[in-house]
Amino acid sequence: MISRIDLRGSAVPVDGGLDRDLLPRAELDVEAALEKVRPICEDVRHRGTAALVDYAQRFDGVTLELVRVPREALDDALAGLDPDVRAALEESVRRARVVHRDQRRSDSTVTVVPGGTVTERWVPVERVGLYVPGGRAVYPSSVVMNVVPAQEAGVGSLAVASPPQAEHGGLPHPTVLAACALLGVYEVYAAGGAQAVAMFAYGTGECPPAQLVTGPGNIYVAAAKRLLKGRIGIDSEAGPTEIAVLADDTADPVHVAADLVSQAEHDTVAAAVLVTPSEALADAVEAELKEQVAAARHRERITEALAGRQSGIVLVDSLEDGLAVVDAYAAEHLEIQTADAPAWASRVRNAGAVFVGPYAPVSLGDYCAGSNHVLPTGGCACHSSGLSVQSFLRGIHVVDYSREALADVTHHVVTLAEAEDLPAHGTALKARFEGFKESRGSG
Ligand code: HSO
Ligand code: ZN
Repeated sequence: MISRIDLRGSAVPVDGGLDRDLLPRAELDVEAALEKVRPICEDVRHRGTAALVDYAQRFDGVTLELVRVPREALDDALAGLDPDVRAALEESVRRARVVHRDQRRSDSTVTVVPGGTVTERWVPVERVGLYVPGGRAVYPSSVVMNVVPAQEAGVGSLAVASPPQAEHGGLPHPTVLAACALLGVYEVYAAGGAQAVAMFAYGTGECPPAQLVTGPGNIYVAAAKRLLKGRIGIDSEAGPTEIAVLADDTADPVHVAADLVSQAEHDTVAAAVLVTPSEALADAVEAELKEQVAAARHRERITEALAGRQSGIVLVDSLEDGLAVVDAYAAEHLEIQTADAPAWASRVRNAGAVFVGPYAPVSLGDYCAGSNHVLPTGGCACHSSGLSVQSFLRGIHVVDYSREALADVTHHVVTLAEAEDLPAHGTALKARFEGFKESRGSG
């Protein structure tokens, strides 16, 4: 059911130069989806709420008059929330707050020369739109993972969009609404897919435009983010979930299989990859997978995910080679289940998040580790980070120089400006000092 890729005996470059095509990974054709979402985004731009209402009818089968969810619906959802779910969400929020509060930055001023300072001011984005997927996925945990860092960053205006659900009277899923209310977010829209991203980008009569949109979504959400980026800031395109496990023969195959299955459960295109030098472990995990998948509620979805070309067991000669493989793969989630796991984990260069040892499964991070679960997918972990307080802040350099400090450096600026054939740049400095007006007069 899960394929094997045998890299033993082949030279695995340890400098990160491994051919990525050797590794299992899905091809997600966001480009193709662009043409589908372009007219939708244009329509929302021009017709606003009327367009959103039409798409709710067409894509979600619900009849709406307005898209904004009434306050009472949010209060009712929270009042109706199962007390155990509420307690678990509260714990998830509490832990996420501890971690994200620690990410806050304070402004810092550097004295470059006497009388010349550069201050870095951290300013939150003014208004943020958070997208929470619906459909097969009901992710109140994603509400937590988006809202908490935004709030800790000091974002003043937060709005959530989530697809309307026919079985819930055209509102987003009640657990999503309850999570919003629990976090104090009362501006929620029943809008899904590309049209929700367009709503945040352009604004509508009901929803003022936002400066940034974050949150996971399907391929159409990713395509709309790609199309509208620039008009609106985006976090990432967030593709299907991925788990990679680097394990040796000290790993428990039951744990490894359970963790692979846990992420395969998300989607038929989710990726589950085991990288190991131990053939015995590979065999044992494969046997375990058969048993665990057969007993799983979502076995069909999981089976398809594990059998897909994006999943596989990669056999390597050594853990050292395994490390090179997982670094080249740059997984959204990477588990290290080896002897001396912290030492191996400390050497990982590319991963959205690393889970160390036998008691840190990815599912813990999905809900209650305190870490964020909105992470770079599709290999983007080699250049991007997961969602954090930083995602919602902008650093602004504030430059303050005295007359003397400017005078001191003027000749260097003039020289560089001349070297770039931009003499007016130099003149802007010279104009501030004695002799400029006279020299111009004699000119
Ligand atoms: N593993 C997903 C997040 C999630 N899991 C939400 C369960 N609910 C992407 O990191
Ligand atoms: Zn998950």
